[in-house]
Amino acid sequence: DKSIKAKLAKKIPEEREKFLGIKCLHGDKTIGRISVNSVIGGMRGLPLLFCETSSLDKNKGIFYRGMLLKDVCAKLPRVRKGTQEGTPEGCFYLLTTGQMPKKEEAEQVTSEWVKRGNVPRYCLRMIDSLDKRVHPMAQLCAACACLSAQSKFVEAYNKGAKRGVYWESIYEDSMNLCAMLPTVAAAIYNNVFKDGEGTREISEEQDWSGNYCRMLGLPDEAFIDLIRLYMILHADHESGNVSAHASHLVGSALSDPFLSFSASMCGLAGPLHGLANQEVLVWLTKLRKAIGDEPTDDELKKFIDDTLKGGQVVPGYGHAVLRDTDPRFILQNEFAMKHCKDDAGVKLVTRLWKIIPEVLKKLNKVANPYPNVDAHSGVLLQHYCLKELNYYTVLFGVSRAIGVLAQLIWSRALGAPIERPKSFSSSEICRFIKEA
Ligand code: NMX
Ligand code: MLT
Repeated sequence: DKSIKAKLAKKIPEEREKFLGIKCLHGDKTIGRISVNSVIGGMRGLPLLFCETSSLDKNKGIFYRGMLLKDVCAKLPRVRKGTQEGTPEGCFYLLTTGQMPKKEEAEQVTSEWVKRGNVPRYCLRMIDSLDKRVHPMAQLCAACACLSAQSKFVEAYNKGAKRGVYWESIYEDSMNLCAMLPTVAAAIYNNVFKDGEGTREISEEQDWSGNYCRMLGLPDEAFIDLIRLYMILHADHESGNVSAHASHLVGSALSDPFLSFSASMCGLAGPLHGLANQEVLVWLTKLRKAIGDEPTDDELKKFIDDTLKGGQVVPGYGHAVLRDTDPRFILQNEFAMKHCKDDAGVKLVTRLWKIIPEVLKKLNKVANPYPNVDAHSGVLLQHYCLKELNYYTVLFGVSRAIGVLAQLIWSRALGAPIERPKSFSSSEICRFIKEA
């Protein structure tokens, strides 16, 4: 049996033992220091959370299961003839099992997601009933919450399932949700932007990304390859970012994966998080309107200065953890250089990569003046004719499901308890300081 479930059934008992060992032998050791700044400063940098699937090194970049993201992209098996990128399905295999899949293992996830992909009618009817003015991200949150009625975990829990087997139904829900997301996300797109046209049928001939692109009405092979890459790059990013942490927090109350993922998407919808990819395109569009496609360096610097003087952040730049150019930006830029280096938007984004950091460094407060993942994705999507900016974060969300659901399976497998940190009022903090 090459399925992820069979692999997990073998691996989970060993990992549980390791986890228990750490808890029993080292549970009272300290690995960080809580300062007043940690309490009032968004817990920035505090070593507080557990995450098996991925990790960040502020200088070296992003690792999926200990492997540099660029190596992950290079090594994931290509499962369709002629495709240049690996599949997000293979990436899900890697994140959940900790092993790079063989071609047939990645293919098995693809066929399972094809089989599990039918979205129940009541959910599609709910999406169809929404007004076009409801932002696509709000629609995604609503649709995923509504799918909670499908939850195998809720069914098992209500039948009195023991804690030790929670992961099995969490796994089933996670696989089903991943499988259904392209149809849900494409239905939202077609309703908001295409008057409800477009297919909702999943084809057995296509992989997950191929089906998604076909349902979006954009079946071009080069675009499908971009989406494969996009889905891999945006999937996982430790457990402390807003979307991953939201899903972990909600899941820790034993809310099912559909509700946990819906909460995750509520967080991704914020402009300081996933919505930044939409904001970048809005900003670039204003820039091109104001100073044209080929502005001088001085014109660009002035436009950036004006943004800052207006009290706004430069979208797509900066990061809470990374301290250099985001590897996901670099990998997208490499794709762009291979496929569309003469695109005006791509050229502009590549030029800004040199100019914006110089301006941000002068502010003397921005911890990371370099581009993050969101600085690049929009111009690539524009190039391949996915033009509707306020849909961009939905793509990010479909991808993020892969990482946060892999994390959720492991949280339940290892019996992570309900999350409940202690909070303090400002007068209590002042009392601590006096007494220290
Ligand atoms: N433009 C202008 N100012 C910035 C920027 C930026 N791109 N990034 C950080 N700063 C400011 C920040 O507002 C803060 O100012 P103040 O002290 O006046 O409040 C100061 O620099 C220090 O902030 P940092 O410690 O560098 O950043 P922090 O960890 O608080 O926030 C981000 C990280 C990503 C929220 C922040 O860099 C930002 O707002 N970037 C623009 C929005 C964006 O691209 N978000 C997407 C992140 C990736 N994602 O997909 O989620
Ligand atoms: C992410 O991919 O989640 C973003 O880069 C934000 C973060 O890590 O805080």
